[in-house]
Amino acid sequence: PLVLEPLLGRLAELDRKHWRAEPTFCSGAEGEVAPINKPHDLSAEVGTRRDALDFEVEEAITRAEDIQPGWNALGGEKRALLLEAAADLFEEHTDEFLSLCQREAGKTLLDAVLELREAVDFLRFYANEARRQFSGPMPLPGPTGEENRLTLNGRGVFACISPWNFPLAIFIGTPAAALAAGNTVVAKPAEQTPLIAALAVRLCHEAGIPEEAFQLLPGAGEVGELITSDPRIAGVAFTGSTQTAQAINRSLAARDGPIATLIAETGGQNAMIVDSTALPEQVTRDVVASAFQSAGQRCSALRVLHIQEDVYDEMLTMIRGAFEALHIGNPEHLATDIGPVIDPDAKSSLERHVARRKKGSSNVWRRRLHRGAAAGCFVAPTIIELDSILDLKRENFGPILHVVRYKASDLGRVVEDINATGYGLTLGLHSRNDDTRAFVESRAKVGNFYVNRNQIGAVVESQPFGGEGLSGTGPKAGGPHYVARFATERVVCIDTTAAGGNATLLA
Ligand code: UN1
Repeated sequence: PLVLEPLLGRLAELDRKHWRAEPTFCSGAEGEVAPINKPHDLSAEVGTRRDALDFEVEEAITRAEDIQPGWNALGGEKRALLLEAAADLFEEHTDEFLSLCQREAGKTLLDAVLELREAVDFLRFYANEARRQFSGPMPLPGPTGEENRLTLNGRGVFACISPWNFPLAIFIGTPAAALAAGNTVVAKPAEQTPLIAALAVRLCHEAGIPEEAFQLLPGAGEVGELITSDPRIAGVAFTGSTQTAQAINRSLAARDGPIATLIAETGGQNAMIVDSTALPEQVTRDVVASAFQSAGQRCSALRVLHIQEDVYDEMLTMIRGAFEALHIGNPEHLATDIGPVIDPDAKSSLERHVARRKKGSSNVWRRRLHRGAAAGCFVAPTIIELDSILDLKRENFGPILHVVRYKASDLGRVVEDINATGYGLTLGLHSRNDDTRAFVESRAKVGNFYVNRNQIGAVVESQPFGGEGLSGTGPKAGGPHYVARFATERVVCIDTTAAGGNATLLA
């Protein structure tokens, strides 16, 4: 259990700790070292990142390839035990993880706690999947005199490339699945959040996962490109922007070698529909959480709220009231609801979007920022009125909510417009009308559909997560089909008749 007072004391102490991220097998060579600063206070250094050099990437893949058959041969049960031992160690290191989530990624304490919870859930869930699907052959039917069975094995070396917005949960989630399936892993964390990744990898090694089987390769996009262009990489699990996923897809296609698997979880243009039967207080709470929690930096976050015109003014007034009450500030302070965005680039791209909309004469409401906000990457939470979701050309990854008014008779067109964005990640609906729910559910092309609740915070196993179209390839993370996608299937067919000769063909 988290006891708050002593925890805050320990977090204050950890604020003095300086961290380092470097490649798992770091050569003596001098690589480029970059500082990692707090997003909410760019003058405060949390640690440093030493990027993987080209030859270190090359050697990492060689090591991972050499050990992969042995790791695969361990079998599902032994791999499960190692992943579970890692989960235990993660829980023992709660303070350090919470501290790093706050300092390196600018997360509030609530988001940090949820992040660690999800990381541990992923480790335990995929461990169980290893046990369930990788503990021996699955018998297949066949005629007398023939034995058929199917086994799942690792594909080889998987590259796992993860985003800064879930620097622990997603960073560890995809490698855990890849390892569960019998692959070895080279993992490149986001360039903004390598420190928490380095701690996660170190604890996995302490838990008994061989260093060669799970290696950290810090760096920016070039390191990622180097990894994915190597023909020895059997598959890539990527979470991040749609554009980067498309670039990885092209790079895999251009390689001269085996055809690689790509598992991508990308962006969204997530909408919520609110009709006149919805309960206003509940809508208000869920809209604010979906759009602004984590400073809107979730791929599941609500971007465009469609409100039926009969209740539009009333709903918008209530949402704006709750929005005015949000506490924006230092994520290390307990009272803060909304912290910074990740870095100066994110801030300026969000600011450009708001400026364009203001110029285009949309109605725009913005919160005022706190004193001292200029020291960090704060973006004032913003609400922007739009005519249509199709006015947006790209995902705005931050605390910006767009609102659109619709007529009850236009519900079909609203769903068509949402589908026409090409994204298909989350969709929210607030309605007490079952026919409306059934209609939207049957037409909307989305991965996760949430009714009368918020649309973020998918829970491992209960709400497997992932989208379609521009939002990703599937299968859903934390779901029953995820781990199998990291594996290759082998069918063994044995003639068991004494005489030899194929019973089936001769019959
Ligand atoms: C992401 O933001 O990259 O449901 C995906 C949620 C999270 C989203 C993770 N599982 O809010």
